[in-house]
Amino acid sequence: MRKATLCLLIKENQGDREVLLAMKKRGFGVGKWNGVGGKLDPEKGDRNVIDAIIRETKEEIGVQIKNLEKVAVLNFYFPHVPQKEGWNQEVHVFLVKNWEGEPVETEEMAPKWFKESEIPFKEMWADDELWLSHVLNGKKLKADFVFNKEETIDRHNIKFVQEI
Ligand code: 6U4
Repeated sequence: MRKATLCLLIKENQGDREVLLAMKKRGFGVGKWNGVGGKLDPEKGDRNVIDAIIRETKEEIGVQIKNLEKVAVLNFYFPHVPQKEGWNQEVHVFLVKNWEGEPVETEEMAPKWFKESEIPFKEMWADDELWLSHVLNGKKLKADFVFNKEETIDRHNIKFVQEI
């Protein structure tokens, strides 16, 4: 499975938590709000998922990550898509509370802050509603999601873990 990354910037405002999502403007997941991230790319110098998330966050929203916390590994399966198209992926998810620079729009993504209570789940990948609130509330997890061609979920499994 190809490895990919997802980064959620978190801002705490007097007890009110906000999360940065970005509208994907092209490629996989176009038209959906999502965290920032992308494929691990050795040709761009990525040795591991940490390199990849730091590079993607800089490329996609112009932000330099200062500190990150790994919170989830999500396996996504698309049995109706030929394996060689590379849709199946193992996504490593990070929360980031410390960064440099203001998020800016780029060719790939348009970022926006959302209050935790106003996350636009209907305009996101169907799995997000099943795991995102848990990780925002401090849980760590491993999960599998099997999608069908309508991009809804046929089966899933979530396992909470102490360390990831
Ligand atoms: P290109 O367009 O080749 O530069 P790249 O940015 O490297 O692509 P891309 O966009 O294919 O990679 O990466 C997919 C992104 O979508 C990763 O951040 C992981 C994320 N992602 C994939 N499936 C997801 C899903 N079901 N739910 C979710 N994020 C998903 O929340």
